[in-house]
Amino acid sequence: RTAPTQPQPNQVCCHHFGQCCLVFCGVLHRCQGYIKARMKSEEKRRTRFHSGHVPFSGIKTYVDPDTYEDPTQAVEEFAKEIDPSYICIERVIGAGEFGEVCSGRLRLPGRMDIPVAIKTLKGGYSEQQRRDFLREASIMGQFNCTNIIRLEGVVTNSRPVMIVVEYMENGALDSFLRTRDGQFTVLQLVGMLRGIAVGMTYLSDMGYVHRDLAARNILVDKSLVCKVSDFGMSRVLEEDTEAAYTATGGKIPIRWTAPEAIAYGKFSTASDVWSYGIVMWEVMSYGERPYWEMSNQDVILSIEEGYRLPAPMGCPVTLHQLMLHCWQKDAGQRPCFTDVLSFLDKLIISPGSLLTLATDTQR
Ligand code: ACK
Repeated sequence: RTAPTQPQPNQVCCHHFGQCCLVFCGVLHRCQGYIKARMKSEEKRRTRFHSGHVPFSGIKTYVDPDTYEDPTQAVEEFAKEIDPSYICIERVIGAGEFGEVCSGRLRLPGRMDIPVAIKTLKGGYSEQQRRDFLREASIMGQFNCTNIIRLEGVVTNSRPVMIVVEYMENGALDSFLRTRDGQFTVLQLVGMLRGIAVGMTYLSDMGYVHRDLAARNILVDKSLVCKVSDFGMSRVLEEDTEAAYTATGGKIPIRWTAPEAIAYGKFSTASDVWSYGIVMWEVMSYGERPYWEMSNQDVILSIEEGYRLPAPMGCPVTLHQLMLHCWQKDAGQRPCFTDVLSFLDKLIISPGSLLTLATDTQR
């Protein structure tokens, strides 16, 4: 820059004042730019993975572990490291893509021991598999709700790598209902649905989109409390045997997924609400397969043509109406989880509203 010409004494002030003003305005402008950029990036960070969800101020929002440069940092931040000597593995209860799922007990010093489920990462894994495995823990560790599976902690400093969660005596909801066909009252079934709606309301308030809400991903405890589980989106969909590849290359559980999510990957809380409607149908039909043996392609075409699942046998008409509401083509017309929850609460408070069955009205 060229130096300013020597000013006259009475001009000094003015000149300097002008310069100061310019510098100040420049700094102010840059500051505002900086603040705006910060706000923008914060906004981006919050919404990038939330499919347009605008979180309420003051309410904790979900942080996607993928936004961490080093994903192990996310695990450290959101999951407690457990000393493996506190874990007592008792038996194998299932198999996941990454290794066995076991039941056992967690004996933390100075605390009563509690039953837990332990997911293990089998040996010979790649660094990517380890990250994918632990990703679920860093998501689950951010939630604190009675209707979301509780993370007790992780073992990452020794082998095998483990994720320890609360134990759910009755296992997955779909198989549980299939083995107990017709054994519950409508009110008990609505109680289960209410629990799932509480969990989903919590997740949507946190800005988390589940993408794979289905009865197989709900666990049931000994008191019939239902809890949402299986977090991790892409990994979960890889593992989900129901997930099929779409024309656009995504892996999606077609029967549970909203049409806009299948067609152009628009996953949102509203698409979770569609899946919730399918879970309602699964629960009211005691674990029947949605759309029975129809092929995925036929399901997509039928939905496009306006076909919707009919009410299961013995299903109150009000519940089927709620399902149909969740399955509106226009995502904006679907209820939000708070609406679903208050609707179910009203039914529970006045159970007389559950007496008219959908089959009665058809007749
Ligand atoms: O239907 P299930 O008994 O419930 O079979 C599957 C199996 O492990 C493989 O995922 C069961 N499972 C998973 N997490 C838990 C848990 N927290 N408590 C009890 N069982 C669980 C699931």
